[in-house]
Amino acid sequence: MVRKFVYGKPLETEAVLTAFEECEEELPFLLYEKHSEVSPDTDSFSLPTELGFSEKNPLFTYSMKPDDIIYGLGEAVRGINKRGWRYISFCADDPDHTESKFSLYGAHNFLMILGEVSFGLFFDFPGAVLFDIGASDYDRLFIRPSGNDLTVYVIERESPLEIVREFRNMTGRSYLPPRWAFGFQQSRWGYQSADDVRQIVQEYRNNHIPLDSVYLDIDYMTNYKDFTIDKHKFPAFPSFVTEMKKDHIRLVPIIDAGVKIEDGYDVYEEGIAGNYFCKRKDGSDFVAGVWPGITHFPDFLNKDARKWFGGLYARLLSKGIEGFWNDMNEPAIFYSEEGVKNAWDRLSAFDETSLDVEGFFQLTGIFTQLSSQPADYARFYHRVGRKNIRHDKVHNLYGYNMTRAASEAFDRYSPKKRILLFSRSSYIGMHRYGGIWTGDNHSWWSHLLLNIKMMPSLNMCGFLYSGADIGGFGSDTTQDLLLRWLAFGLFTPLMRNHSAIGTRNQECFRFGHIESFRNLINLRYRLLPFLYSEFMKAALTDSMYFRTLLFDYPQDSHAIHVEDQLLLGDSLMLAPVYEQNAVGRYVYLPEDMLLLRFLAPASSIPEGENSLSLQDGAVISTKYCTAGHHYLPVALDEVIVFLRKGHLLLLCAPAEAEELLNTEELDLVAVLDDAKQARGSFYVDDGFCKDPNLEENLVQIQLESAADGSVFVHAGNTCTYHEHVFSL
Ligand code: MIG
Repeated sequence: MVRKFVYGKPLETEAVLTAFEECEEELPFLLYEKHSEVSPDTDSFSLPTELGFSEKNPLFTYSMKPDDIIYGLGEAVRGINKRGWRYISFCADDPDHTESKFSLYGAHNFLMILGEVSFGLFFDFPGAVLFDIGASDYDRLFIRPSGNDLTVYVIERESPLEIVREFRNMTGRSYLPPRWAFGFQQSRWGYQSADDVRQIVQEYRNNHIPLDSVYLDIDYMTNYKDFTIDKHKFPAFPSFVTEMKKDHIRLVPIIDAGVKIEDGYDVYEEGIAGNYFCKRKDGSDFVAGVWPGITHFPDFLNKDARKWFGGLYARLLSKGIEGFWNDMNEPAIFYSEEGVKNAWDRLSAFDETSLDVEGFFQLTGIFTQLSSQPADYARFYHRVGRKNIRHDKVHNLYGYNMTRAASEAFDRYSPKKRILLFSRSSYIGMHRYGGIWTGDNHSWWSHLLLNIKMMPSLNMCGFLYSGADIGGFGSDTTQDLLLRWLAFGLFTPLMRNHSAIGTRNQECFRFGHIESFRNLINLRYRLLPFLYSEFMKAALTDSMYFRTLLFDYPQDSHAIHVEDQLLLGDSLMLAPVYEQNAVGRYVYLPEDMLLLRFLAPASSIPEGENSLSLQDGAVISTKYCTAGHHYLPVALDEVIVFLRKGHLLLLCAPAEAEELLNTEELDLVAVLDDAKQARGSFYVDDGFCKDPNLEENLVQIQLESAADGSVFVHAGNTCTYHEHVFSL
């Protein structure tokens, strides 16, 4: 059951597509106070008034039971269970994702309270929202929107997964990427020219490490002007795109939110002529300093501006481009003209003769606090229908609507073929239009763990096509960190190695032990048809690709607290290694499972394990593992996964690009259940079609063993299966 509560006159965010009747009665368990007399959430933490919060805002309070687990909030710091910290939905360009932070790039106001009483909550509100989840008081959940007009949805269903599915159903089907976007992707801020890109591709090909795409960061443009291509660095761009495609490589250019102010630049001039930019109160176009220098921000909340900006992507589509990433769309602001002027004013008012320590800190703060300032977000306006709306009131909808602009244009310019698209900033609803990557992480072990923990939270909120910068964006990576990160990243739908200019080069061929890297990326390609199938099933049934154990083993009092193992699709459980110099890890098995160890080439089968030969001659190691706790060694170049009882896994032979995979001949590894059966389904389509039909594209596979022990495979398609059947 979904109950909808409307407070004041909320702005339509279009996050929810289903029309629900408004509920009149009070919320029985969620206390609503229009203005709260006491503000318990501000006792220990100060209220971030700079973001528009005040004690006049409504306050929602829920008393958590001692054992309640709180899931949700999508892209956020800390654990999967969000209890014990305070989070603020206010899309932020913050490259330091430490535990002390409150906000990252997305605003995903969906929570699940899981315990004796379980329900989902969605706070549909386009401005800042504060979630104090047991931070001020471990037993209380406080939610405070920074305004009075909002819609709250309460979702009650029979299980955690059903709550998610109900939420996903009401917010619409998740974005579907093309199948090639499940290949391995290489990126770096700093590839300067076509020759740089050629060299990267060449190294991957020479080393026989599979690769499907290379990203173009801001340097491909002329002076960072959106939809331009620097002719000197990238001469004859369309034929370069073709040349790359012949080598099975797709180029993925970045698009930034800000449009450079420059006479003669057609995008700028069209924007001015069409009145498509965000305005100041006095009606002039707002100016912000970002990469291109001074820019205007397209008014993505305005549908005409959206249509115009989206149409610009067609310029690159017509040059053969099939994928994009939208950046800086919180929007990030390095400085505003007003901000800089204020800083100078403050500086000149400064009396240096009487500088004391306090004054010193004020002085140094003047110029370090210019970027992405709340004051700047209050300086510009959007035109929505007939209303002017101040940006900070709808801040969290900006990146969402930039990505929506692109996606809606793709429906016009590429009606038959899916285009890869993902964004940095997002709000719920944007998951229909594109994926997200998790922004500027660091080459830290803790950020590998954060990547693991964020994935199921993002899936709850509909963001299925996502991943982190593998190896870490900021700071210098190391070989061991990159290997371990790839070993997890090879399961994430978006598998992209990306790093910042000035950091250590981290392409896979830069390190020794090339064969270890090749082996890990080969494994991604072995799994690719299967992972794509699990992804598509999750997307088309509003389900989750990554889940915590809690979803499938809710009665297991240990499993429900596990945060460093994930279920993937129907069949697999992952237990990634995420600690420096760890030679293995503890794993909790809620039931008997089959361990599959993908060994480094030429390594021998560990004692007590058995070898299994795949169709292409590769050998993997297997072991029956009984329910309970285990310590398992996992070498730096190995990957372990667990196959669940009654389920199956499909593997193909690796190839150097997605389109070269032979998906007609598959290894089928199955574990029979107690009834000596295993079943699964395999989703197959052309990898492009925009409106795929789940039923038509789903192949049912069933294994049954006869009395004499022989096993029959019934599959609804013509693939050749090499079966390897286990019974526990
Ligand atoms: O201010 O385009 O998150 O992936 O490489 C930095 C340069 C701007 C931030 C993105 C990052 C990208 C970088 N961008």
